[in-house]
Amino acid sequence: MSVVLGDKEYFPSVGQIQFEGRDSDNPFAFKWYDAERIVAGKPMKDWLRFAGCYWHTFCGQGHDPFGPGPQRFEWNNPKDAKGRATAKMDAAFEFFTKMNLPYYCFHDTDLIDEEDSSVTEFGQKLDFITDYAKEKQDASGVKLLWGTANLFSNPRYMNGAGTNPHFPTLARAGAQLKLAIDATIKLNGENYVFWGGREGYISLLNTNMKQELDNFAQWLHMAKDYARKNGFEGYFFIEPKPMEPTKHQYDFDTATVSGFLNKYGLADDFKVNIEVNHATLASHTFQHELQVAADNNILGSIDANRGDYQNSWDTDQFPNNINETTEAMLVFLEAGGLQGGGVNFDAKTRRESTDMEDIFLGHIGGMDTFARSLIVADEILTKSKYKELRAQRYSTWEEGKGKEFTEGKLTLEELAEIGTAVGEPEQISGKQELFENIINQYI
Ligand code: XLS
Ligand code: NI
Ligand code: NI
Repeated sequence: MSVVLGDKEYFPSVGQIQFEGRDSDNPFAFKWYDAERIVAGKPMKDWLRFAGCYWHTFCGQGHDPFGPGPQRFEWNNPKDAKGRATAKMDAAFEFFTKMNLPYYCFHDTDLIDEEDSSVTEFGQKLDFITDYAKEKQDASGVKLLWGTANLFSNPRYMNGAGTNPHFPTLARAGAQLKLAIDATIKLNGENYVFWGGREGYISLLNTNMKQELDNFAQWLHMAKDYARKNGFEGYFFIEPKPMEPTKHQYDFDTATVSGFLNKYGLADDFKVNIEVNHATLASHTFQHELQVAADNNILGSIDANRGDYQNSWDTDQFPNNINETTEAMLVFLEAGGLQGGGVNFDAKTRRESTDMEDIFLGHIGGMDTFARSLIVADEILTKSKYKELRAQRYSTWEEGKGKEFTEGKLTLEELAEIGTAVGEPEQISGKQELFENIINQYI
């Protein structure tokens, strides 16, 4: 990939980031991410399919509930929306190509400021900026991993979009949804994401949950039918999150989403996009969410980041926890990777990280964390006794009556007879510490 610049260079102090290996002291080099290195039969870059995200990296300036963000971006200087949008896109593609990121992701409103545009005006703005994005994609080879609609920031969506209790508001959201799907298709987006946004409730007292969920399913069916009719062949991803901004988000976790997709006949077209920090907010591990998705054949994509052990909100920090990511990569590799998706950095530098180069450091760390964890997980799976030890715990299902049980060939009477004859079963250790030691040994 070669670096693609616009009229000006936004990050002149940083060149293209290369792999230099773990002995390098260069903070602007990969220590572990060696794109072409073969792991478990294919290049790392094809397993991980890294994506840069537009919202945290080029839009968010570090604002929090206590004040505006201190991060200053030159691409915000132009006075008009189109000027700002093209400047931002120049900066974004300079960054993607310097980082060797093969993909990117956006919300419609990240690409160009919505201001108080009508649907028609916003559609025209999107036409303008997606024309420019097409040029940038062609010049760089960077591809769109997924697009989505921001149906949660504008105050009109305060009561939700696809779950809004008021039909005209849902229809207004539908108009924006259609534009975002059009933009994704136009840019050859490989997938389309639905993150719940404000799809949930703040109080159950004023909420008809059944009506809202039935409507939501209807809305997803419409979106899918429209996209398919217009040639979209990728997957739709639902991104689970248990809370924030609503008290209860309907896409609580992967198990909830899986049940919802099955109930409403959406499971063939929809997979999940699992975000690390959303998993931990739901009191699950990242690994757990991936496993639930893999077991239900809906492991679509990953939003990479990490939370903070000392608080309980969505801090979206860059991933750096090798142990957590290695456990996740075990599931990832055993599942054969992702269906359609990639690893998108839904992560932001800290509010106080105000140097322009800091976003490079965040992504280098995140990419190295995933790369290293992928290598370690592959070694655990191929060189250690990990799989064998786990299989041993389940060996009694492999033959005899245990096997008959799994095949549905035993009645409860027969089971009880066996159970009576067995007497007090042998005590067998779960050996958790041994499993944990194996992980650390290979890190
Ligand atoms: C917010 C979500 C959001 C989605 C895209 O918590 O993670 O960023 O990834 O709408
Ligand atoms: Ni996300
Ligand atoms: Ni998040």
